[in-house]
Amino acid sequence: MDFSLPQEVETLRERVAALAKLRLIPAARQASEVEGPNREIQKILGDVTPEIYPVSAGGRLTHAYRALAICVIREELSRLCPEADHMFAQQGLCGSAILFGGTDLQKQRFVPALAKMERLGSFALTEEGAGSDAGSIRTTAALRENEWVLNGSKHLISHAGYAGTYVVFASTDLSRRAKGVSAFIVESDNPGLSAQPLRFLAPYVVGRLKLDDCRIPRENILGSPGDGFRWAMQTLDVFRAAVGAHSVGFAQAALDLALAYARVHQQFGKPLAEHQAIQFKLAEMATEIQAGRLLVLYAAWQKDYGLDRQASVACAMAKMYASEMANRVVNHGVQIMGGNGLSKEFHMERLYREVRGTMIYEGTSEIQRLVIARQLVRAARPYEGP
Ligand code: COS
Repeated sequence: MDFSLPQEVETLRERVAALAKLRLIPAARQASEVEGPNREIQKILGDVTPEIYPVSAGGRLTHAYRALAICVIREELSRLCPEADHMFAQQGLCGSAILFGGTDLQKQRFVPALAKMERLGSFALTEEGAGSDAGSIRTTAALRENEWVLNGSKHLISHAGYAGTYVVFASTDLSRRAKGVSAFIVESDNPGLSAQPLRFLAPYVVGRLKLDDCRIPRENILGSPGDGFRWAMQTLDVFRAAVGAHSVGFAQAALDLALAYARVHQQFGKPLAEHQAIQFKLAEMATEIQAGRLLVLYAAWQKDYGLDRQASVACAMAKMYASEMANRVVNHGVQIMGGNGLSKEFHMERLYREVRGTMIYEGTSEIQRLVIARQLVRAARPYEGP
């Protein structure tokens, strides 16, 4: 039993933290008023993103810990620079779907630009009427001669209108629901693709995508018609664990800030940190963060070892627990800081706004419970107790 990270991953964690402190945080500060993705952060992230793609697809990944690396990077980025984490996550979702479902040729053609952050990526699954029920998407793809023609619209899509490469899920057979879902690579210069921005609680690029007789080459399908749902779910497994890591990063930032604040600010003649009511909160926060982190690392480990069915459940548990935990922890953080916790002068206010989404994106808490419970029931063994 060894609770330390593999050396390669620990080194990566340290490198990401240093990069965030030295370059990403200043880049995020400078561009906070700019509309659209922060291009400076995009450029700087080009130092990190190759670490999660194999050399054959233009990356630098040479060890077996891809999911673990994604989770460790996301925890550090979320702790220090949420803007960078958001960009890293979208890039990862898009690139991972191509890694899971693409041919060698597709990987060589599309992944290097994503790995090096030369093009932004986007993962377009959700629709107005198909969020949790992803198998019921209504966007269609029909083969006409040598082209797929996509029609429909996608909702709540990160990087919509700014990505260079989109992985778009569309049905090639509506009557087969999940088994009719297929995945396609669509490039941004396609005249059949347009985007409309949406405004959100968190300051990120999210929008609607419209596919209007959007014609793409026949070879831009990932795998075969009907394979798309599998690629979506496999990608989401990894990125559910990664949302867990992102939540742990938020929660750790909240604890670090609450602790620093409580050591300095006084009430009733002594620092907040010396009041037992505050100490109990701090102790609960630290313990819950550690529990969430261990669930995340365990899920990533299972994914890296290819234990797919088990890994889906571990990823769902990590996402569900860590996101709900982070909401409790940030809530405690606000309470410790009182009115200042809600002031824009402190990072806690931003954490409070942003942490809410963790229980929704990449599958709501309810969907994670469904994934866990289905497998529990499926694999239940006879009761052996007294
Ligand atoms: N890995 C690989 N394959 C998977 C899988 C996984 N994690 N989960 C499901 N599949 C496969 C199933 O094995 C099944 O194929 P077979 O019938 O050949 O076995 C197929 O996909 C359909 O699965 P299922 O019957 O479980 O589909 P449901 O329509 O019941 O949907 C849920 C399952 C609800 C789990 C799915 O729709 C979901 O995850 N919804 C949330 C979507 C989401 O997270 N959206 C976030 C936005 S994207 S950023």
